[in-house]
Amino acid sequence: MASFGGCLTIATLVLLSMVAGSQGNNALANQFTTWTPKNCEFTPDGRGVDLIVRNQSMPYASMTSKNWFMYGGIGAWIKLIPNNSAGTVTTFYLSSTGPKHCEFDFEFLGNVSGQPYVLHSNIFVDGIGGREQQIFLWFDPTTDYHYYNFQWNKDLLVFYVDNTPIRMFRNLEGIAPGFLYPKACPMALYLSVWDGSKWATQNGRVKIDWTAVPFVASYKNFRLNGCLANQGDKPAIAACQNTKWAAPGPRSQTIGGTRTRKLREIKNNYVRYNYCDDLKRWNYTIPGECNYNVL
Ligand SMILES: *[C@@H]1O[C@H](CO)[C@@H](O)[C@H](O)[C@H]1NC(C)=O
Ligand SMILES: *[C@@H]1O[C@H](CO)[C@@H](O)[C@H](O)[C@H]1NC(C)=O
Ligand SMILES: *[C@@H]1O[C@H](CO)[C@@H](O)[C@H](O)[C@H]1NC(C)=O
Ligand SMILES: CC(=O)N[C@H]1CO[C@H](CO)[C@@H](O)[C@@H]1O
Repeated sequence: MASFGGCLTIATLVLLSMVAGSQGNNALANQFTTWTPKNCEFTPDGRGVDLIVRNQSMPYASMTSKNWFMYGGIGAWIKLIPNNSAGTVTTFYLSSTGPKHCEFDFEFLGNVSGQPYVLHSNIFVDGIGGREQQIFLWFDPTTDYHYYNFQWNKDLLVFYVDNTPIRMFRNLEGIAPGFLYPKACPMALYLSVWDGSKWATQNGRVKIDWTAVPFVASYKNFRLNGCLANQGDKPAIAACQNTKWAAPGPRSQTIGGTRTRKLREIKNNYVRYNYCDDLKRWNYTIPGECNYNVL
């Protein structure tokens, strides 16, 4: 992780702070490319960032990590847009690029004041997604920070909220016919807030209210622990397949009893939509992987 050593002179720091518009510690800023610099405000302690949408002429905020990850644990503490967040979508996701891209998504669908946020997730492998799952959260995600993370190794991908697994995706290659697991697919981390009025809230019935600005989503205390490899870098990808990130140990290679019970609890109580249960969509032939994944 990049951070300033003691070697910078005061003059350099003053200059940097004028350029960056913040004081001192750019530890987090240095790890990201901001596509909307005015809408990405880093905190002076170097550990957090606020994505802020202020108006309709710049209706989104977004940034991408400079590092690309191939297996690992990637997470952050996030506090979502309070009050009227209808129509907004706040994201935290990993993605590669191109027609065969991979993607793991956390997308938070806003709502009118007092109505519950929905956590929408999806998984793309080899350019193919369609694995939407939506859950209600068991807390108000706008009053405090909560920890959202992906744990991804060669056998298992798990999405967690405050250490509770909300979805898992096992490597079913050789088990479910035609199944592909993301195993040679480095991804960058993206954060964004955007106007999803067309579909996000109450199926698109409620649009963004531009008098409710600013929309602020806060992220902090990132854990970006993974094997680094750039997209298409075959030797680096192969190297990652032989690290502790690929095989962190027996307890991480399967979900285990306790986590299975927690996941079942989520499935029984909090699911709003699960692609595996949408029989009509699949003309009553559900994707083969649904016979194996709990969620
Ligand atoms: C809209 O927001 C952007 C970025 O936050 C800002 O630079 C711009 O001045 C604002 N435009 C208006 C019309 O207020
Ligand atoms: C918003 O609130 C309504 C009413 O409680 C609820 O039906 C809906 O699922 C909530 N979430 C979204 C994203 O629409
Ligand atoms: C289901 O059937 C409809 C109508 O025949 C077709 O358009 C659609 O592509 C089918 N969907 C799937 C997932 O096979
Ligand atoms: C502008 C506005 O309505 N702000 C309110 C958002 O919600 C918090 C906590 O629920 C209130 O304290 C604010 O007044």
